[in-house]
Amino acid sequence: MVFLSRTWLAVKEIKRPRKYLRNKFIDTVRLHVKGGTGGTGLPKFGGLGGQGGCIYCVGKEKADLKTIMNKYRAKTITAGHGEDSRKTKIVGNPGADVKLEVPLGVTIFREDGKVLGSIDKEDEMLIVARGGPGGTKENDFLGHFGQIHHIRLDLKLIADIGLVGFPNAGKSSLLKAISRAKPRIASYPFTTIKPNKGTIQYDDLRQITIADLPGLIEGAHINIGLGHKFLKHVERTKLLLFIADIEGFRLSPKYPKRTCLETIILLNKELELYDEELLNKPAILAVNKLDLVDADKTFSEVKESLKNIHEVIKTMPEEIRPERIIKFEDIIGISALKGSCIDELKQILRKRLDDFAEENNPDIIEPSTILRKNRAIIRERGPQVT
Ligand SMILES: Nc1nc2c(ncn2[C@@H]2O[C@H](COP(=O)(O)OP(=O)(O)OP(=O)(O)O)[C@@H](O)[C@H]2O)c(=O)[nH]1
Ligand SMILES: [Mg+2]
Repeated sequence: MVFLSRTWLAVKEIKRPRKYLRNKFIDTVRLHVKGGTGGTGLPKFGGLGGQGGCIYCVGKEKADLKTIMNKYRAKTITAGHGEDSRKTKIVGNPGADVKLEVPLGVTIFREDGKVLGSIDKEDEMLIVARGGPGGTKENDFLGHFGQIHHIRLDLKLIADIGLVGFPNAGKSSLLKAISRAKPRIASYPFTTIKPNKGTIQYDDLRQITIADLPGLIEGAHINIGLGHKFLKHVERTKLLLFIADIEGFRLSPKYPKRTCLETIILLNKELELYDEELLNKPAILAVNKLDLVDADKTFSEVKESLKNIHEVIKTMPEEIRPERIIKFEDIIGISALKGSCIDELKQILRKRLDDFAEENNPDIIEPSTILRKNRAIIRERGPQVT
C-alpha cells in the first residue's frame, strides 16, 4: 500500500508541460537510412540477383516532419533486399523501395555536411540511399550492400512573404485579417511559438502565401526570447513584411522601453546579425495599431524620421545601430484589429511581389539580347556567299 501511494505521488510530481507547448514545431530531423542489399546471383546458370531497394524522399504538401519523427525515431529505415537468383527464377526481383513523404522546403544533408538536394515541389523525388547492385558476372555473383547514411532533413518554410516584428506587434492579428488562417492572438508577448502559414486570396483567385513567425526581440542573436531559431524560415521568402507597433515595445520593467522607430531599427539590426543577405530582400513596413489615440501623429513622425534615417540614426544609442540600413519599398499604416488599410496592404504586397518576380525571372529576356543572339545564328548558318 505504502509502495503504491509513493509511486502515485511520484507520478503526480512530474509536471507535464501545457498542451500547446507539448505540440512542438519540428523543423529538423535526423534519420538513419539504409538501402537494400542486392540479391545473390547463380553462377551455374548465370542467374542475376535482384537490385536492392532504394530510399527516396518525396515532396508532399500535407506531410510534416513530426509524423516522420514519430514513426522512425531511433530506428533504421531499411529498403527491401533484392531477391536471390534461383533455379526456378533466374532473375531475382528487385527489393521494395521506401518512399518517405516530406514537406516542401526540405533540404537533405548527409552526415559529412554535403547537401544531397532539396525538395520544393509536389512529388519531387530524391534518392537518399541507393540499394546495392544484385549479383552478376562482374561482381562474382555476389550482391552488394546498399548505401548507409545518417541524413538530416532541414525544413525552411516556403512562403512568398515572411512577417517579422517584435512580440505583440500584431503579426498574428494581421495574418488573421489578411488570410483565412486562425492563429493564436493574445495581449502578451510570445503568443506565437511556432511558425504559421496562411494564404491571401485575391478576387481573381490569385493566392499568395504568408508566414507568421514568433516575435523577435533585441538580443535575439544571443538567444534572448525565442532567438534567431525561426529566422531561417524567412530565408526562402521573396519579400519581408515588417510589422511595428505604433506604441513601441517593452518586454518588462527591467528592460528599456523602445519606441516604434527604435523597434524598426532593432529588427533591422537583428536581421543583419543573423544574415546580411536578408537585407537584400525587398521589404515593406506596416505600422500597426493606428486605431489608438494619437497614433496618426506618431506615424507621421516615424515616416518623417525614416525619410532621413541616416541623420536620425546618429541620435540613437550606439548599441542599437545597424551597419546597414534597410530600405523600405513602401510604408503603410494599418490597424489589424479594425481591418483598416488591409486591402491597400494586400494590393501593395501583390504589386511588389510581381515587380520582384519580373526583375528576377530568368525566362524573361530583354528583346535586344534575343535580337543579338538571332543575328549571330543567322550569321553562322544563314545564306553565305562563297
Ligand atoms: N488596438 C489594436 N490592438 C491590436 C491591433 N492588432 C493587434 N492588436 C492587439 O495586440 C495584441 C497582440 O497581437 P498578436 O497578433 O498576438 O501579436 P503578435 O505580433 O502575433 O505577437 P507574438 O505572437 O506574441 O509575437 C493582441 O492583444 C491584439 O488584440 C490593432 O490594430 N489595434
Ligand atoms: Mg503571434
